[in-house]
Amino acid sequence: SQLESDLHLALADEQLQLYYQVQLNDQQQLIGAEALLRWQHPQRGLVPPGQFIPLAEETGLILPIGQWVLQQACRQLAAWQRAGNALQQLSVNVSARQFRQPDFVAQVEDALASSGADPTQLMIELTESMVLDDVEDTLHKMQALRRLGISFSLDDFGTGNSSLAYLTRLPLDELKIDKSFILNLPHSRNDAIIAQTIIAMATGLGLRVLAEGVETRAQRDFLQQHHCQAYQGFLFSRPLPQAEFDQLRQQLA
Ligand code: G
Ligand code: G
Ligand code: MN
Ligand code: NA
Repeated sequence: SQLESDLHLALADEQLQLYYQVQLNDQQQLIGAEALLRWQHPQRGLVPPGQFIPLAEETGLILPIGQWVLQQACRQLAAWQRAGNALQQLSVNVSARQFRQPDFVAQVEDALASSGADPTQLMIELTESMVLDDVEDTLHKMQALRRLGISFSLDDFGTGNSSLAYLTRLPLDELKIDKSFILNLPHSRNDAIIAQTIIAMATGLGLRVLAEGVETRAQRDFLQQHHCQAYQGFLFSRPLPQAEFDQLRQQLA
């Protein structure tokens, strides 16, 4: 397809960009950010990842793209650090196909070594379906990466085919409540129960719990009343290009 050949070009032509969305604690202090991929197409404009990541997965282009994302995220972490403006933590999404590569751990080590980024500032987001697909391989890779100082977040929690048993087997640091459970808070009684239960379970298991897709004050207040620890969403900021993200950080500081 046209989009596919354009995507080949995008990598070579530096049309891919990382945007950054702030993550805050319950005191409204900055605790980190999520890196989100954007494609600035010369004719089509900004193409959202929902439109090209599935295609990249099918064609295998997700492998070089995913590697670029890791490298770019690490370069940015190192740049902030050098500027005396270190970010506490940057979360990076990886696709299943990328994570299953036999050399995935080496790819991450490479991105860290070539940039000089501090591994403790890097967090990798995995999804339930990814980790469950091959728990032994997942465990092996997570343990190796954790020895380097990297942390892990379980993204889109509650939407997958969960087996709660694996939650205690994997070296996770954070659970992200999927935005579909946040959308109708506090009015939806069912979603309220689900959100409360996820918060209580995560806290009991010693995991940080982050609510994503927080768009309203009422959602934030409900989550805060139930002791959610971390927040991300349009209420605070959209994902921003780096320069705008840096400006927002100055305002928050
Ligand atoms: O930013 P946005 O909400 O449009 O992202 C849509 C989807 O694309 C989300 O599921 C998100 O996890 C995914 N996504 C965003 N950036 C990346 C990335 O760098 N790598 C991968 N594999 N997925 C990403
Ligand atoms: O799958 P993942 O959780 O990585 O995707 C995050 C997606 O959620 C990104 O595409 C990001 O742009 C989007 N997002 C971030 N904050 C909000 C929000 O407050 N509301 C909605 N609807 N989407 C959001
Ligand atoms: Mn994510
Ligand atoms: Na998510």
